[in-house]
Amino acid sequence: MKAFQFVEFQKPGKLREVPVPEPGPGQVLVKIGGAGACHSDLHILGMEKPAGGIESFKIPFTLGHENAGWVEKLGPGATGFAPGDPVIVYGPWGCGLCMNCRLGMENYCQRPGGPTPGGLGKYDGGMANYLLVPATRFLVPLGTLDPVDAAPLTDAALTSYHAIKRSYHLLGPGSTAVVIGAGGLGQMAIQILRALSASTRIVAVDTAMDKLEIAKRMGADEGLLSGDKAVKRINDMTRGHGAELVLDLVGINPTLQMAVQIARVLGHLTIVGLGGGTLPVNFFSPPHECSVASPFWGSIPELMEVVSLGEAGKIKILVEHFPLERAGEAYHLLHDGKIQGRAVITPNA
Ligand code: FEH
Ligand code: ZN
Ligand code: ZN
Repeated sequence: MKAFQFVEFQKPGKLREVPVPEPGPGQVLVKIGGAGACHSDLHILGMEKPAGGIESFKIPFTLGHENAGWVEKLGPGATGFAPGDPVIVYGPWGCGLCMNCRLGMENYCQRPGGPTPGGLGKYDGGMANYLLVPATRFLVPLGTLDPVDAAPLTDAALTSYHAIKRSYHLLGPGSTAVVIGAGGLGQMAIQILRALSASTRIVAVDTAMDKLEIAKRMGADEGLLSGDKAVKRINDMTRGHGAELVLDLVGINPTLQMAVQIARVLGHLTIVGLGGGTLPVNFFSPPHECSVASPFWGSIPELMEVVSLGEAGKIKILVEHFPLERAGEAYHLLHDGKIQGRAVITPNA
C-alpha cells in the first residue's frame, strides 16, 4: 500500500510503498476514509533530531494521528466490531492498565513516556490505505457520520472539546469565552462553546479577516483582529473584568501576552497552541486565581461525546480533501495558513 511517511528530521514527508499490516491478537486493521493534517505534524517534520537520541521514534513512520475509516479486518480475539463498520480512531494510545487509562484518559497514560499515538513517532499513522490499530478500545463507532469527512473530530474537535469542558462551570449566563486562533481548531472550539453554552458570549481573535468571517459563521458573536484594540474591546465588553475562559490555540508570545490581559480573576487561561511562547507567572499576573493549564488532546468518553455532537449537527467540519499523492502539498498549504478549515487526506478516494 501507499503511505505518506516521516523519513528524516527537517525533511518533507515522502510517499512510499509499504506492506499492508496484518492485525495480530486484539488488533484491528482499518481502511482509511480520511486522515487529518495537523499543525503538530508540521512541528515534528520541522524539529531538529533530538540530541538525546531518537528511541521515541521509529523512522520512517507513517504520518496521520487524526483518522477515521471502516473496519477492514479483526485480529484473533478482537471483538465488538465487524468488517465494514464506520469508525473513528482515538489517537493517544495508552497502556490501558494504569489509573488514567482505566478512566478512559489514555491521553494521560502514566506509563513511562506516556501514550504512543499512531502517526507521531513510534507507530504508523493513518496517511495510508490502511491503519493498524492496537486495540478495539481505540475505535468509536461513527454511526451516521462519513469517515471521509469525520476525522477532524478525533483531534481538532476532541482537543477543543476537552479544553472547553474542563471550564464548563465558568460558562454560565453573561460569561465570555475568547478563542485566540480561528483556524481548524478554533472553528471547532467556537461550535463546541455554542453547543455547550447558549448564553456565553464567544469572541474569536485572529490575524486574518477571512478566518474571522468563518468564525462568525460558525457561531462567534464577534471577530476581532489580534492586537491592542482587541484587548480594549474585550475588556470594555466585560466591564474591565476580562473573560471567564481564554483559549489560546496559537501559543506564541504575542497571543499569550494578549491572553493574560483579557483573562479574569478566578477564570481559566488555557494554552492549546504549540507556538512555544512563554507566559511569565508571579503573584501579580495572571489575575488572582486565574488558572493556567495546557490540556493535551482528550479522553475516549469525550471522543464519544464529540461524535454525538457531530451526529447532532452541532459540529460542522470545514474539510478540504486531498488525495494521498498531494499530502505534501496539503502540509505546505497548512504551513502557509492557506487551509481555511482542516486538510483531510483521502487515501482510498
Ligand atoms: C500532538 C502531539 C503533541 C502535542 C499536541 C498534539 C496534538 O496534535 C494532539 O491533539
Ligand atoms: Zn494533532
Ligand atoms: Zn496507561
